[in-house]
Amino acid sequence: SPLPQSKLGTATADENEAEFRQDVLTGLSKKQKQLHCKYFYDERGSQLFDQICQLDSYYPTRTESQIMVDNADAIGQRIGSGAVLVEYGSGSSTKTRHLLDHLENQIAYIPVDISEDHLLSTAETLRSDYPHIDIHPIVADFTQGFELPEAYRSSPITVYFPGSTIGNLEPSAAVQLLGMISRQCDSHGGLLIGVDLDKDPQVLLDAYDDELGVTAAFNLNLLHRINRQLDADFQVDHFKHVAIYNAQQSRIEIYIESCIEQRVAIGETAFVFQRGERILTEYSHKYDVGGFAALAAQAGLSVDEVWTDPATYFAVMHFSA
Ligand code: AVJ
Repeated sequence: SPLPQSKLGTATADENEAEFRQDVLTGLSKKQKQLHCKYFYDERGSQLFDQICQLDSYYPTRTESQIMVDNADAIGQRIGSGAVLVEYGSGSSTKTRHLLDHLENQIAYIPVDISEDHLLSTAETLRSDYPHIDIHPIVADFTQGFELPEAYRSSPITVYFPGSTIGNLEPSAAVQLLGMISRQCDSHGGLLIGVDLDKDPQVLLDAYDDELGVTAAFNLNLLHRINRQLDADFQVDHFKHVAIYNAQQSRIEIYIESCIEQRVAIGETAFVFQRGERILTEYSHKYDVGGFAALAAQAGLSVDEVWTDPATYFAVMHFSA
């Protein structure tokens, strides 16, 4: 008998919603209330994230893009010809275009993202812009692992993991994910990863708490999403976005703070928020090049080449398994 959909790697909408509900209820029941940052990216959240990437204060996107443009030939040579490119957290695949434009005999591009509609519409656009490349989107939470299509299992795999998304994970979880990547690209392929570097805390705070309030809207959209999808009654106006820099851990921490004491229902379950109580929604760890190379070494990856911008705000690093 055929396997249920979920066993084939495609969870149904109902299963996704049940998991979302369970994660939200579990996260808000903790002493330090928390919500997983992967839930930022519904259709509206993906749009807001694209707006963040265009903010003057959000330096990572344009800095990483410039590094890709300035070093396109060297990066292309590292990846080599005939490569299959697997992108973790591909979003709108904007930076990937710099690679697709520079790779020789590229056979396939496999964007992996949790935001299904956004992923599939991006894939359609890429198909018409790059008709010679096989575009094979996979809807998945890449931290949970996923299978590559049969056809590419013997090709050299380059995992592309831009945007410093790795920074969302605490270092121990980052090592685990890098280990999975190392097994996926094995000895013929490699990892090309974008890593945000530690810097003046004020530059970081400006990037994660912008004047226009786009990051605040992005963060608070999570409450709107919970209201919409999980029959909740968050009064979003009574919550605010907070970003702090934790110097001990070299990371930005993002919270949603309750402005008053209030009670919120999520379906049948009620939660009380004290005035000033915070929900942790995201970590964004910052590294230095040597520290990140040491972390990756714990996962069996060795650094081949590192490209940075003149201000050393950001690094693009190539590793081999
Ligand atoms: C997508 C995880 C790389 O940490 O900079 C941007 C997300 N959050 N502004 C980051 C984010 C708030 C972003 N990453």
